[in-house]
This record gives sequence, C-alpha cells and structure tokens, in this order.
Amino acid sequence: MKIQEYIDIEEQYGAHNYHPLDVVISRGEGVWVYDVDGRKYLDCLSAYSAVNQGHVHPKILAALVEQAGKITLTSRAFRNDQLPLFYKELSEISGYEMSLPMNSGAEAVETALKIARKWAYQVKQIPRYQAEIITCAGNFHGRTISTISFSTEPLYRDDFGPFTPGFVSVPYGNADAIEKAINGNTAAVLLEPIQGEGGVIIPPKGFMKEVAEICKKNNVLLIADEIQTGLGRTGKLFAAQHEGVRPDVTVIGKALGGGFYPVSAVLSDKKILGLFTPGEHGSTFGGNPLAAAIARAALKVIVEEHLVERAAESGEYFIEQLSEIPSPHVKEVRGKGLLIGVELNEKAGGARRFCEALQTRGILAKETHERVIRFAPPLVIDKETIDWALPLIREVLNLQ
Ligand code: IF1
Repeated sequence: MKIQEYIDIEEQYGAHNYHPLDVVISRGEGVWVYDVDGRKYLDCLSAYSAVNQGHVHPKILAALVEQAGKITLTSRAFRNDQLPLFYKELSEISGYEMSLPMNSGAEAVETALKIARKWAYQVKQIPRYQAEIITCAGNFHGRTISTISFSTEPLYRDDFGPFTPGFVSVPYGNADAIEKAINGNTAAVLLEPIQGEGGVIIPPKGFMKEVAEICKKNNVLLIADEIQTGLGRTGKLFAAQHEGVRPDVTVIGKALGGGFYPVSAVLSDKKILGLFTPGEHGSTFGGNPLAAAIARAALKVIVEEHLVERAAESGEYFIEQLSEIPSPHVKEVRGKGLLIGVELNEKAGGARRFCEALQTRGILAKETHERVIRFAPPLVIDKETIDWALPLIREVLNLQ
C-alpha cells in the first residue's frame, strides 16, 4: 500500500484524537525508524521517552520472546516466577523498599493518589474524605478523569467534567506557593521534577529540594511523577536526584517497558505501600510475568549500557550545540540530559511547521504546547548521530 492509503484508512476508521505527522513507520532499530517506503528517520521523540533503550533492543526483544513462549498472564490470584525478581531488582536499582506494578503511567499515578489518600486517613488522621493533594499548573499526569481533573490545560479538560475533587493547583516552580497551600488536610504534593508536556519546563534550581523540606516539615508526602523524566532521560536515574531529593513516592512508566510493552510502577517504602491490604487495589495485567520479564531486561539495559551517564553526556553536548545555532526563530534552548526543548518566538508561527520541515530532512520531532520543539532521542544516541542531525536542524531553524 501507498503511504496515503495508510493515512486514508486511519482517518476513516480511527478516532481523531491525535494529529500525527504523515509518516507511516514500519520498522525501528536503535535511534532510527523506517517508513513503509524505506525512508530512514532519526527518532527525536522516543515515543515520549518510552524508548530510552532504542527501538527493538535485541536484549529486551529476546527477553520478551523467551517469556512469551512460557507464560504471559497468570493474574495476581496466583504467583509467578518473574514478578518477585522484578520487585527485587527494581528495589535494588531505585533504592525504594517496595513497588506496586501497573500498566499505564496514568494508572500508576492514580495508584499513587489512592495510597496518598489512604495514608492521609490511616496515618496522618486527616478526617475522611477531606484529604487534599497539591498539584502544579502546567502538569501532565495522564488522561484519566482524575488526572485531567487537576490539569490546567483546557484541551485535556474541556467537556470531560464533572471533575474529581480534592486537588489544589499552585504555580509550578514556586515552593512558597506550595507551602502556603498546605493546611491540616494536605496529604501530598504531586509534581514532575521537569514538566515535559508543559514544554520542558525546568523549575528554578533548588525547587525540588525546597519542596522536599517543606513536605517533611509539614508531614506531607512528596510524590514525583518520573514517568517521562525517569529511567535516565535527564542524565540521572531519576530527575529528582539532580537535587539529591528522594521523594516519598516515585511513579515510573514508559521506558520501564523498554518500548515493547506498557509497564508502570509506584515506588515507595513499606510505611506507605505497606498500607495496601489484599483486594484493595489491583489490575488484570498489573505485574504479569511478561511485563515483569520485559521490565527486568529494560532495567538491565539501562544499567549495563550506562544509559544514565550517556544521556548526561550526549544531552550536554546536544544542548550546547543547539544553543549555538543562530536562528531568528529561537527564543530559548533548555533541557536536562536528553529531554530538550527549543522554544520558538511567537512570530515563528508555531512549532508544527518546523517539525514538518525536520521530517522532510529525516528527523522526527514533536511540537509541544504550540511553540516548543521537543528533542528527546533514545538515550543510546551517539555523538556522530547528533553531529549528523545538527546541520539539518540548523537549516530548519533558519527557514523563513
Ligand atoms: C498522550 C503528553 C508527554 C507523562 C507523565 C504520566 C503520563 C505521561 C509525566 C501518563 C504520558 C504521554 C501521553 C501521551 C503523550 C505523552 C505526553 F504529551 F501527553 F503529555 F510525554 F508529555 N506522567 N505522557 O508524560 O502515562 O498513561 O500515557 O502511560 O496522552 O498523548 P500514560
């Protein structure tokens, strides 16, 4: 079939909840993806950081194939031989005592919200159903009714009310605003260490550390959503570690599945996750042996291939080089590790047309929030590939 035929079929039979670039990908390997006509593209989105290890990583593929031939789904009514090893290895790499496996990021965020509320009622003794959770403007935590209930983006919220109560919104990056929003009923603060979808928004230096101290002082849980920033993306295993912060609860997803399978998890210690008793929470696929085997291999690749260090090094180089590109359109280049945003001036006419121009030059990037081009390639990218991309990016950033 021709590319246009694929597009026409998708447009006819699929809901239009996305506006994708007209590239029809049929194969991927490492940082490269190939369309149905064999054209090659550098993937600078990594499926929103779910492919940190690179596309179709052979070791993760092998783990998937081996496990898929043995047993894929037992339900949690029974035990299996992969989940205990997943728990142990995830605890060792993350430094948290326990974890609770789910599937999508949003499900893991919802799980974190539930355990924060449970902790509020059972441990902090907040009167039942008065628990409040502080969230930040510009956040993205998923597409469920509760997670969009505290979104400040009309596009994600409008027409989906009524909304889940119990959330207080404060400006992002303002520790004082968080302190002022805390009252006797505050259970937790939920935030992203760097706001990805918000446009790669990096908070002021010291923000995470200050928030952690405020939460500790006020007996409020700090929940970090590291679904996009975690697992090496920003040059640390978790972005909160850039400020030496260990949140009470850390939520991960995306690259935990190595780009092969939806796997997410809530990480915390026994004093919090130990509050769940049998039957109170769960999921059909959460913690299935196939997911566990894939996640174990995905984590192993991050460690064995030093992807955290590579993201730090490659990211620093990429950001430095991007910052040196003269362009009438660029307002700011910002990022941490390989989570990079190029913000354009208002008169540049939006980032979409630049992404389309990048596509014609063999680079796939996604605009976020109208005016930011996000560059987030798989963490396995090498300097040669970055050097291949830079002149093409320079060309595009100098289009009229
Ligand atoms: C879409 C955005 C990114 C996330 C953080 C939770 C989730 C996500 C920090 C939920 C998911 C994805 C969702 C996808 C596009 C993408 C996205 F543009 F939507 F906001 F990355 F920035 N926390 N982000 O980034 O995880 O349930 O999707 O597994 O919904 O369009 P999920």
